[in-house]
Amino acid sequence: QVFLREQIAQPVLEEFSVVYQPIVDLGSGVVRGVEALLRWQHPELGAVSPADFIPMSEYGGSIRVLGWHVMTEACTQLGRWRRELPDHRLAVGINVSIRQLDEPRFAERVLALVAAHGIEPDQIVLELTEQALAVDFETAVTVVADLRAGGVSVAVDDYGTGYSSLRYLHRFAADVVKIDRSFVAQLEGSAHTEKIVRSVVHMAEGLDLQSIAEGIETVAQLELLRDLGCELGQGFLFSRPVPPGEITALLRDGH
Ligand code: G
Ligand code: G
Ligand code: MN
Ligand code: NA
Repeated sequence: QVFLREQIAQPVLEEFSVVYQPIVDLGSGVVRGVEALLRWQHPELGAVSPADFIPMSEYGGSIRVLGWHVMTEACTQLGRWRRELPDHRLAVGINVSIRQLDEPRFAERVLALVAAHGIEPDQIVLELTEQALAVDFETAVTVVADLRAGGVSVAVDDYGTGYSSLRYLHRFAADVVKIDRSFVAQLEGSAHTEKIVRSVVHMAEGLDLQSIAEGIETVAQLELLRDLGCELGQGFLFSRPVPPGEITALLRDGH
């Protein structure tokens, strides 16, 4: 743990890569977007899970460097997909930690990066967790307003695991709600979970938010979510997070 903490304090960017998990239209099966997820291949430790190193890098401060690495990679890749797959207009979800939001001129820098890569701001969906939003709500409100004014979309990630305050949805006017995978995992056989998910989907609809269900692993979950009116989803049933070339191949095959 100590070794890991030392290593993540000064990240060697070449050891990090970004994989992408498809986000699928639950009605048609068409891929509408992807979520970018960071991976770390350490020369001695091997693959280190982001569940371990992200919290450490948030604590130590290197999340800012890593965050810009992911953001730059994802924008570069979107530019490539735009040239390689002109018929598809993918959106990319990028996870953003609260420690990134309070960087000076964060929104401005994101918009500059988008412009530099010749992609549209509405192809970027920044994913913020409820927990992150709770840390410094006023900063988050300001930065989210600047991002959305520039055309970048914002998602509330892991919805339902934090305070689930309507205040977030009210003051952010977010664009997307991502229903946490713990709810999806309990859907089958629980009428209660089903009611909760149905309520979230209806609330999202009423607020003109897209809903994305996370962690779909079975056909039964897919069918339930589709029947509840959930528009989009992601999970191992469709695909694990994969390198960008596999996304290109998948889309070329007509998905
Ligand atoms: O993909 P995976 O299960 O390995 O991710 C575990 C956790 O790490 C998830 O909560 C995910 O949101 C987070 N995570 C993955 N990539 C990034 C990233 O680029 N930035 C941030 N802040 N979190 C990430
Ligand atoms: O916190 P966030 O939602 O960003 O985390 C995404 C994480 O969920 C990633 O680590 C990803 O690998 C993982 N994940 C994606 N699909 C599934 C799934 O179907 N089941 C499970 N258990 N995890 C998943
Ligand atoms: Mn996410
Ligand atoms: Na999530």
